[in-house]
Amino acid sequence: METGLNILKLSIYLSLVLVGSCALTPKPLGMRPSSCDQYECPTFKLVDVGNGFEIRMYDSAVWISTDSISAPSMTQATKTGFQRLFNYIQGDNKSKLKMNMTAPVITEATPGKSVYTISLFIPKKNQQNPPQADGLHVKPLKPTYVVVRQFSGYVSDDVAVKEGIALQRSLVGTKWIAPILKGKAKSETYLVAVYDPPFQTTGRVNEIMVPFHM
Ligand SMILES: *[C@@H]1O[C@H](CO)[C@@H](O)[C@H](O)[C@H]1NC(C)=O
Ligand SMILES: CC(=O)N[C@H]1CO[C@H](CO)[C@@H](O)[C@@H]1O
Repeated sequence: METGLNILKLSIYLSLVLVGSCALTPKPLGMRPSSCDQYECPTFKLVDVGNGFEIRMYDSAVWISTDSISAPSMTQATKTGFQRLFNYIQGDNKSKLKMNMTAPVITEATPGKSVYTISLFIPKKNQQNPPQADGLHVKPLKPTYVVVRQFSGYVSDDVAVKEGIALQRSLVGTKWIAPILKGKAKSETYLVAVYDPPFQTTGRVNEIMVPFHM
């Protein structure tokens, strides 16, 4: 009798746990940037999926980055930097080489500092031999781990801060908090990735990313 009751209790408990864990099974972030159908995007392996975040490992690739840009806001810096990178892929470079547009445009920011670096992924076709240009830096990056949070709409400085905080919160209590805190110890840098051009008003996808070492 006693045992039967306990088994009943146990099975109710287990079914609650199982139902509970099903309901909480995290899904991949799931907004595929429509810009990646039109423009080449950097490739990555999905390492883990959490509740509201993803861990990705980006494949090694060459990027083109601006010098650091001082600006009163992140959005202003992104505009200035993107114009420079856009000219670069349109042929304003030492080889007069035209390249295809890629996505996303990545802005690197550090809390409390008004200097930013803007970067674009170099198309696969040009990765072997990207042209140099004054004031821009060709940067080969090794495979890089990042933790990612997606959001839609237009990015503002306030939105980026808010999403950054939400990303940190989503990591609390996960196995990733320790490697991320350890791996980014040297810098507070985070990245804001914008996939869509400004004239695209709906279905916009942005990501906030924090790179870390394992
Ligand atoms: C741009 O991409 C298209 C389609 O992949 C390709 O045919 C074309 O050669 C590329 N243009 C340049 C300038 O690389
Ligand atoms: C910024 C930069 O390096 N621009 C160069 C790109 O290539 C053109 C054509 O060779 C040069 O005139 C620019 O100075």
